[in-house]
Amino acid sequence: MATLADEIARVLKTRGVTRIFGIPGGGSSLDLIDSADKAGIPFTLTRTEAAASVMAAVSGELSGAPGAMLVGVGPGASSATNGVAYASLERSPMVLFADGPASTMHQYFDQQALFAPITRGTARLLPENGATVLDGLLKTATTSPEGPVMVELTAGDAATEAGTFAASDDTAPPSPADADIAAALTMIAASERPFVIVGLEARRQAKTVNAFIQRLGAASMTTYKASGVVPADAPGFIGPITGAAGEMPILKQADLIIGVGFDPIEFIPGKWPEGYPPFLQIGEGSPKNPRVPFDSELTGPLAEVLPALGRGTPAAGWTEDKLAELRAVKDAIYAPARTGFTTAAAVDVLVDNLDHGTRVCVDAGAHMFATIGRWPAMRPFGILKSNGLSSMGYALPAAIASALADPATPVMAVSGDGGIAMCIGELATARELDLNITVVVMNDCALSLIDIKQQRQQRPSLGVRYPAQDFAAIARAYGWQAARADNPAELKAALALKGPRLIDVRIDPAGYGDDMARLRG
Ligand SMILES: Cc1ncc(C[n+]2csc(CCOP(=O)(O)OP(=O)(O)O)c2C)c(N)n1
Ligand SMILES: [Mg+2]
Repeated sequence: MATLADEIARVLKTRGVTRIFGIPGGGSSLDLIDSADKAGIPFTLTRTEAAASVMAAVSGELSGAPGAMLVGVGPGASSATNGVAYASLERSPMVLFADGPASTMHQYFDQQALFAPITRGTARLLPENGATVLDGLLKTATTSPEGPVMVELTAGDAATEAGTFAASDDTAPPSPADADIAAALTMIAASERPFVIVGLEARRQAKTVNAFIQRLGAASMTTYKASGVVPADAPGFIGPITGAAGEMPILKQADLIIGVGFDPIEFIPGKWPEGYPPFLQIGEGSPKNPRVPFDSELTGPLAEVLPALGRGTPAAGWTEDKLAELRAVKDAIYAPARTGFTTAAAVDVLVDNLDHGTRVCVDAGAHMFATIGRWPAMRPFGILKSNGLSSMGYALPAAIASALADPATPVMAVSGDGGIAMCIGELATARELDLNITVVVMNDCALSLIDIKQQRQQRPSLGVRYPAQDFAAIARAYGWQAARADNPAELKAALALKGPRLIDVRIDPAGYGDDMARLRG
């Protein structure tokens, strides 16, 4: 007899799921773990559901197949919201299995209602058609705009014989209208200085996107999540873009801005300046977002649309001098105003001593500016960053997911002290899985991104600073190699450690206020 749990495992296998993360509850979680294991899908126990949810989301993002996680009823489910919210805003295909509901009393709340705003769909899986419903939801999760789905399953139903299964068809996304292509061609033909903003949808289409940029002779910048889609040393590449005031003088030099797979969810809040060049958006269909006004939109698969666009000769407006001017604006944003042991100085040691093919997972905080601004990403997914939800506690779980999904690519997590403390128990997970990860903590004894905002508002220093935590000692207790670095030479020496390794870098945060002012005004 095939139970519903067996059928679910079969559907997961068929849809390309390779691992389930999570913390089991005592209900259907146990059936799922068994059935998945029999189907060749291992279960990975994490220390928090929030970290498991980031791991599932990042696994989905890297592979294109759904990431998967399971949790117990009630608190297990509510603890999993962070990575699911990330997956929803940042296009990660994943599925969350929650136990229950077993009753309407102890630990009960409406789990589907909790997840409805941050998923593409929810359901309770029942024996008669649960596998079919799940298959349909997984199709939704992996169809652009990709995202998370959530299902509930009781232990009783999981162990019951399953009804017949009907697979859902995968439908191809619609092609763009000829008139839209013609309009885009006209805009491109008239442009002397086209500027491409490369966004997250472009991560699986790097070849096509780079060919398009070269055919146009365009200058380009990448959003945080698209870092590496255009290699750092490509002609016309300027650097990362966040939508901040300091970057706007760069865009002003263009006469046409082209978003390629760009989703404005990645831009920081702000008002689009008046009188800026027209914006042509080419993508697979972004959720509505008023942040950036698109003057013209061309919607369809990038692999199909971009090759149809180009011009006979590259645009003549971007001379080497002009491009050097744009790069100078970017360089000025990310050059540290201070000479001490800043995050920028620490990142330079990493840039000088590590392979640039290393995948860098960056947390949310003041340390992210110099880290992303100075790291030369060379390949798609070269930087993993939560940049729609912009969540802390992300970098280490993301690095774990990367090391599992793509062991050949070296991986480093760069986190603030606040962010690493939110997921510190995952050092144990990484150790148990024997993953060779580098963790760099930019330790400044503060929630600096909030601290600098508090200082700018001339408020008293309350609620943002705390005594130093010795992260090297904590890491050693988890069986990691670890060192503390108070200056560039100590950081360089610490990089001789074999992994998994954590370096507690005691940086000087005093320049962060200036860093943010140069970027965001
Ligand atoms: C889960 C979560 N909680 C709160 C925030 C708001 N937030 C953004 S950055 C930040 C401070 C980060 O501190 P730390 O990790 O030490 O990095 P630093 O800014 O000091 O470099 C906070 C509280 C967030 N983005 N995510
Ligand atoms: Mg900090």
